[in-house]
Amino acid sequence: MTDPTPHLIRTSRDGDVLILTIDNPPVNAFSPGVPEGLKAGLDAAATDDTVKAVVIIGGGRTFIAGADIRTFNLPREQAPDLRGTIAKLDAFPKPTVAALHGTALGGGFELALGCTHRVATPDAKVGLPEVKLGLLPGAGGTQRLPRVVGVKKALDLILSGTPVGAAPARDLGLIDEIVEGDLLTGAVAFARRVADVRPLPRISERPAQPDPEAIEAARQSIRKTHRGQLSPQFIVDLVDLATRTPFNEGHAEEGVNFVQAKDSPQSRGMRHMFFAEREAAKIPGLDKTTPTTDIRRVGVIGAGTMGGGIAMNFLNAGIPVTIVETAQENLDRGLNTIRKTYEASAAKGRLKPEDVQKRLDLLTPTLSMDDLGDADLIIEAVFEDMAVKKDIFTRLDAVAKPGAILATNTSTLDVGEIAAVTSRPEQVIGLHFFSPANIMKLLEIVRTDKTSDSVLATSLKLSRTIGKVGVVVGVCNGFVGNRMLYAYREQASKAVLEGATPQAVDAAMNSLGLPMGPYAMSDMAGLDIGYMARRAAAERAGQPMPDDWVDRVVQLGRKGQKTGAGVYDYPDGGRTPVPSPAVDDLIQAYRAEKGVQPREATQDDLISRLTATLANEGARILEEGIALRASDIDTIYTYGYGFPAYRGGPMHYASEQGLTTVVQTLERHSLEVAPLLRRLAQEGKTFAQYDAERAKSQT
Ligand code: T1G
Repeated sequence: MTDPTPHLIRTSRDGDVLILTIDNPPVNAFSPGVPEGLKAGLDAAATDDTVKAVVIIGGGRTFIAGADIRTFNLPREQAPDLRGTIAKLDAFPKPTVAALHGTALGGGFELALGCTHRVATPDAKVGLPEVKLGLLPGAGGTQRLPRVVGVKKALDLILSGTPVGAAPARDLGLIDEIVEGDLLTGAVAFARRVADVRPLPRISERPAQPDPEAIEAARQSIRKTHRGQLSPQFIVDLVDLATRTPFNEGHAEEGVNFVQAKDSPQSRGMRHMFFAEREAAKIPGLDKTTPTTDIRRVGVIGAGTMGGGIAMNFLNAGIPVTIVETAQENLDRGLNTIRKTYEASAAKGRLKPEDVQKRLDLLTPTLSMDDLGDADLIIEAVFEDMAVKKDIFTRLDAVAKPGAILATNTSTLDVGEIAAVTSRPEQVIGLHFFSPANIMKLLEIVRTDKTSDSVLATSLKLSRTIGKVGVVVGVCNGFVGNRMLYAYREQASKAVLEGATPQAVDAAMNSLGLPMGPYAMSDMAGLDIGYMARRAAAERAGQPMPDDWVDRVVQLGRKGQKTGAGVYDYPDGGRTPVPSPAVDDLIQAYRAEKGVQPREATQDDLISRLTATLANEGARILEEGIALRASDIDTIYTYGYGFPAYRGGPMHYASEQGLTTVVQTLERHSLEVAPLLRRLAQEGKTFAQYDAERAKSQT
């Protein structure tokens, strides 16, 4: 009986060379229909004496960019048979040449390693990025790669997941030839040249040299580089196994470990994040053909920490920047910081000295906003005060050219209110960068009800140009990220009032995988920042300043690392937080004053309480339409607030816990449950299902 799955393989001949072309746009993922087509082609060629060799090539923009990630939830019998296809290649009696262009990644590169030969275009990239999905190369990569590049290099490539270019890959022995000119022509010529090579050079038949030092070093390093993650441990074990067992034994073990990793919550979380990041770029109602503005020159107002970091993003992308300050001293300090940051990167070999100068040459300092008249985009990054910002936008409106985009880097204030002081509110948008702005990947793109589609589309496109993950949000106090942070901090503070210590709260979130808990993070950012934001919010609401124990810490002049003391002490100006007896006393006095009998909270209690709080506030944000999708919130929290990707972000994590359990946790702490969260829990649904329903209702 013939297989009904439509084959995604085009078969053609060039004389005695059979060509199998994968035709599965956009990235030739190894989807159902690909293995069937490849196997059928190989079976036919195996017994056809007129075929001397086979070339496998990708149609469109790339070779196979990996297994189809969307198929990982399929039952085994329905999953595309990548390992079986490669086994057939490994047993094929004639030369097979993988012709690589674009990005040959994961299962795509493993298939190429299953061929006898590989050729590539000069700009091709090859790699095994599975670890970024909480997985491991599950189709022979952990067994074949060390047989070609050695244990140490194999571990580097697989644990980093970073692809390498064609030239370094050739130097490593992974690519046999780089083809200048037409790839297919070059590949067929190469195949003809090796048609009679025997024995066939199968990688699986090569030995892998043991390297116990490299294995041990990797075991040590993944404790830091991949803290709490499952698949890196499998990877080190399997590469080690490759040096101690015949290919088939290691390959079998790899298959077992792959399924364990695939079915783990960690990989589910990281796969969710893969698609969440891509979904964030799709805005319902914003057509792909919406005209955008070419951003050829940028203005930045403010050369402080944020302004300087923001400017560097554009300099890095080759876009000239005019940076404005009010006083020469501030301007000089800002320029100096930018220069020093670049020089530090050069010293670490991350930047060539000539590239440092090239970037600095694109930077024009000035004390006059009039010099922003030719900028296509102007980003204000000054002190977080509404009156100051309104004054700047009023003046900006007078100097900026027609069509220029006016953006504010405010992290809390009403962008609509700022826009209203201009004659062009449709040109105003919030571009909320995260500190350090030249490093952090997240960009909250804050649209008002007046922001034009073109300004929105331009901002999304620009976020990709400067290497950011842009997520569109609406206007409210703190937008998405900070608003959830306020709720999270408020609950953390309540947990301390009820008996937990700040270090226990931080340790709990650390154990969940966050690099820092709420108190170490506040001390690093500056306790006074949160204090002033709370005070400003209370004033705006006409409410008295909340009297939280953290506020009393600030009132003692303890502002965090910058004052050597905050919630923790930082002896000798260091950055290592040390529990503070003074703060401990303050908390005990505060509890006594509030009549609270302290009681212990377990680590699990603290984790469930704080993550439930995040999901609850996230649900409110969805109800109000401030965020478009729950997965957007996950993207924001993972790229902006250190929530581990292997937990999938706070909304995905809550769904993994079960929303009914989350509701129970909130009720246990007398927290008001968001109606959306309660509904989804009652219906036994997840936030992913909510996103899917919402997307459907918007089409
Ligand atoms: N499976 C399914 N869909 C994929 C996909 C994949 N592997 N790669 C990309 N897409 C979709 C993506 O969601 C988007 O869809 C569209 O293609 C364009 O992608 C056994 C198990 C190749 C560098 O990890 O890194 O093999 O949003 O927007 O910026 O060992 O995609 O348009 O609907 O990202 O030009 C290993 C993942 C898999 C590579 C192109 N492979 N992909 O980047 O386009 S695991 C990977 C990428 C594996 C084996 C294991 C990038 C790209 P939509 P895009 P791009």
